[in-house]
Amino acid sequence: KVTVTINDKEVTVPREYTILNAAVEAGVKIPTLCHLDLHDLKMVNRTASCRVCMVDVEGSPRLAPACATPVNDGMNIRTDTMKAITARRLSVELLLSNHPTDCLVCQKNLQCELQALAHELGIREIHYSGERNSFHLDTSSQAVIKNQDKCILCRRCETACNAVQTCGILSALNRGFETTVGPAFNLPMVETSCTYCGGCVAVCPTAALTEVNHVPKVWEALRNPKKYVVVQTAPAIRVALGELFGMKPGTIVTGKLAAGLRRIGFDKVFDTDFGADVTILEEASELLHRLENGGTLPMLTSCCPAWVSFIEHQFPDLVDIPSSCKSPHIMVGTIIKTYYAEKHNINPEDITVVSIMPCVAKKAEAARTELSIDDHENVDIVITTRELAMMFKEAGIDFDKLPDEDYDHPLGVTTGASVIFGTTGGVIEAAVRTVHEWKTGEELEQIEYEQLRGIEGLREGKVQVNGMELNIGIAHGLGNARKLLEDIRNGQSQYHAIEIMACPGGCIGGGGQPYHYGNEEVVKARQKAIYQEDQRKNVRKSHLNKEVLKMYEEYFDKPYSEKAHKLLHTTYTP
Ligand code: HC1
Ligand code: SF4
Repeated sequence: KVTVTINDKEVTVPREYTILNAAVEAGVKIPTLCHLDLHDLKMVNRTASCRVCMVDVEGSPRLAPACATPVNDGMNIRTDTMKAITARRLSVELLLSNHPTDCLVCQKNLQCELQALAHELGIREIHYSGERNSFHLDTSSQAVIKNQDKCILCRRCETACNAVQTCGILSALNRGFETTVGPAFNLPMVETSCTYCGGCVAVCPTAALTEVNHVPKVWEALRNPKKYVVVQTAPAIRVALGELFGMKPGTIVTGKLAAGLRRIGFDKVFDTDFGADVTILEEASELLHRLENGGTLPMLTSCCPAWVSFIEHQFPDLVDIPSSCKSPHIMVGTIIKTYYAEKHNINPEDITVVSIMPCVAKKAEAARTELSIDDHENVDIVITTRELAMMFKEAGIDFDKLPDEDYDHPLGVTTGASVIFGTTGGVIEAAVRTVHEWKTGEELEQIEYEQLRGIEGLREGKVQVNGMELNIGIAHGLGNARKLLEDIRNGQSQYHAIEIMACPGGCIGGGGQPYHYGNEEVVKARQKAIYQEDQRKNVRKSHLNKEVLKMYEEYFDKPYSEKAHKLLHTTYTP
């Protein structure tokens, strides 16, 4: 341990701390732009490129970047000298001098870290006016917009894309004033092997990387009297949306969410969780089928579209191992346009299905033609948690004052097993609850599988099912997934089933969720809330969802039937 003094406050901290870490302990805020430290999720950006965190260290003639300077015993640090403040302002003013000033109409207005910092430093004038960069706006993809004019070269997106996701799409291009970040040869995103995981979007401090805004399309559908507009919400929305209305991370807003969606005009408010329960019935059947018939093992979960895109691009030789199940929200789209439409005598052509997702990749997934039925898309529009909050605000919804309402029948009837899909480990835990009861015919007493829970990027757990030991692997973050896939490729994998989610934390940490700007406590609070929501449910196993069972009886016959195969399963393209 070492003892340092920051602005007259003495703190004793571990030797490996930086000045920035020590300042947090001392209760002193040092602003940063490029820094990112999600320690448990292994997402750390220490480029020291923005020079915003400069501090005065006694005895040193030069200022030091707090994020990259280790503490020494006896160090006396000041963050508030004229020299440090002037340097900080200078760094921000230089960034602003090469930054568009369209804040009023920017997608990140009031959510931009550069804007917030300029405000905190009281910058009211931009000096150093001169030439500005002007790059091509990349709107080539269905999911991510890249506006390099707004890039401040913090390199956080590179860390997310390369160090965490190992996708290798984004890196520095050009030199000097022309320096920017983008794919090799600055190719349009659509021509790269981007998975649209949104990891870069989640950490970009400005609007250099944002999701494609599909809010206008939703309003258009809602205002079209000919359209029957149905909405579904992903499991992870209910534990994060409240943050955008000033609530604490981890506040559960399921009832208000349903009420708000009804207020803005959706004809039916359904739940992706219903699709998650269906997924479990299909996926558990598929796993048992593979186990009992010598099929390909391990079986990998297939709900995360960025992960699916990753395996298609990076491990084309392994595309026969993910489960063939469509993802839950695509299943719900299919069910609405087949079973539900037939039952209620609605022409599927007149239905618009909108998915509210914590995810950017779901936008690209919904556009995949192999998932459509009879040439029309299952899910017509996908918007993120952030986009939904914008809609509520635009509609003047006072979210906090909304009453708690229920989802609509039948596709709003769900179980605790489906809610936990929203966190890493949840899909496989939900599957095990069902596999266990199906195989033993006995009621599972301890349904919470602690060995499958946690926040570590790579985990494993063993579960006993009817005398058989199942080895389960869990990865979140595509870099962790890569390790498991390499083992499979080398014939070294010991697992029967593996759950993979692209985003750190799973969907709760998705690229479309409220920005957490490096605070991993936010992700942990959302995870805790997901497990609380499971505990609040009366029914906590997918195979006991009465409306799901009724649907099978009326329409699909049984899980893994021929009709289920035709409508609820898919194939992958190497
Ligand atoms: Fe997910 Fe899923 S859990 S993929 O993370 O399987 O996005 O929340 O909706 O489809 O159910 C996301 C979340 C989500 C699907 C489900
Ligand atoms: Fe990389 Fe994911 Fe961003 Fe694509 S969306 S550039 S894969 S971090």
